[in-house]
Amino acid sequence: MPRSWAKMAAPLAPLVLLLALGRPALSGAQATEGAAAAPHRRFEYKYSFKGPHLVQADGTVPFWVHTGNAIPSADQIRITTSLKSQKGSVWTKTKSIFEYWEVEVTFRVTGRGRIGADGLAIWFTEEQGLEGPVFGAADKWNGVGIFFDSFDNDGKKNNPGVIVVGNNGKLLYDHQNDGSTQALASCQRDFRNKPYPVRVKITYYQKTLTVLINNGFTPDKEDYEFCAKVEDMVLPSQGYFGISAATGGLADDHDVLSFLTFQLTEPGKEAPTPDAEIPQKDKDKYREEFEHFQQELDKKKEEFQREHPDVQGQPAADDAFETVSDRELRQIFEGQNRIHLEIKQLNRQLDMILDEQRKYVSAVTEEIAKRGAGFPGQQGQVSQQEIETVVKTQEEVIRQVKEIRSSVTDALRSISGAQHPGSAGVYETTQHFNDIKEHLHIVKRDIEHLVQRNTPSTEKQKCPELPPFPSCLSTVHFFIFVAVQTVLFIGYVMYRSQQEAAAKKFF
Ligand SMILES: [Ca+2]
Ligand SMILES: [Ca+2]
Repeated sequence: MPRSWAKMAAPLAPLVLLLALGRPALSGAQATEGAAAAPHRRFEYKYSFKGPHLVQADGTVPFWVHTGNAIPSADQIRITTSLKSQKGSVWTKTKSIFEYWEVEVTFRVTGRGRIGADGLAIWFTEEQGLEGPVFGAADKWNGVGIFFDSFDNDGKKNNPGVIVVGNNGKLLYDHQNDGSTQALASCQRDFRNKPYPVRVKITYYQKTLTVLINNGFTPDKEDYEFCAKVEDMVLPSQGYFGISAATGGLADDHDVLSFLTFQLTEPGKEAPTPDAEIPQKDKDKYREEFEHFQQELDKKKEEFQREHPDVQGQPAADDAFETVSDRELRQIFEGQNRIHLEIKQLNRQLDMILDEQRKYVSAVTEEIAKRGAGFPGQQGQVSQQEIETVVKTQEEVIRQVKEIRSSVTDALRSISGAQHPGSAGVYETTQHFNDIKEHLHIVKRDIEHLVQRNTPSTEKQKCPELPPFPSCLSTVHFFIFVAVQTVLFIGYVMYRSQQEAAAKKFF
């Protein structure tokens, strides 16, 4: 991965995405395993939030503080609504003291426009950045920010994108260039208007920061792809976790569904006990809150069972029926999954063809080498075998190319099949299919590239040296064939002109 955001060539990103499609996604464990043995991972509830009971009775989020336009509700925190010039953020109330950590954040960025703004940021900083100009949080932070930047301020067509920016508390964020001059790592991902929530896993372990992304195309929660990595990164030993967002002239809804924090401990080291860190007052408050909630829940359960004795044990009405838009979305995803599989198959077949080509090239090379050494007695026999091999290989290649063509046709049929749903999801559909079109275009380009790459290598095998083959198609045979073709063609032309003349006579 290139370290500089500016160096990311715009057309490269879909290719990376495409390659990632064809390969199994990288899991968090795999990504960190390279460094050393897997760390001990412990969930830290004090630095986490998650639905369905995210907010307390008084409108606050347990262990977290929210600022600006952020609105917590039962199952998510809307950091900004899709109105102009909104800012909001959520921060942990206390500093974490973990040496290493991992956060899993689930969010949605949705907007009606093809372009949105400004974006969302995930933070680990020495102080809370409660308010400021950097995606709704303070500038000159000490720590790291992972920015999901929707709007392309510098016009380099590399947004939406993900960028990692470290700061020692002195640097001013270069907003006009989308932070490209300050990026430690980055990747280009479109995280807006995705069918499923986008998931990001940020791991800081043994001084390496890794960002993995599940970009919301599948319901598979573990389908993470590698995005960025920063090695030898020194972060404050204690800090706050936060998430912030902002809108500008253009505006998206920025919704965070969950923020889960895990403490990572190197094998053999002991993690500090969590209970010692909670003040008694807070403990009492949360216990009270929990008991109150539990009582409410029990009461409501009893009420519901009294009122609906017949629905006990049956699925809720919401689960049994799906809305029109849900159905459309489901159809689109099924179509997309099929395309995904087709592309995977295409990839496999391309690999097979390459393999065949390689075999063919090496066989020809071997043959030429043998001839160079000179065994005139065996020439006829060997070349016969050789030609048979070549013909077989060619037939195989043709068969596989046909298979590819049919799988591409299938993929196209899936696309047109999925395009049927009504008008409500048309915008998203069009956007997804534009993406797919782009990816198919890249597949085409790759194939052309492969062909170009293969052509000179076979030419290098010096086909002109082959004429000494006595049983190869001879010049005489070739000319006879051409002559027969020509005679047939002239005969046909004469026949047609006679027919036409006869027709004219008839009129
Ligand atoms: Ca930007
Ligand atoms: Ca940009």
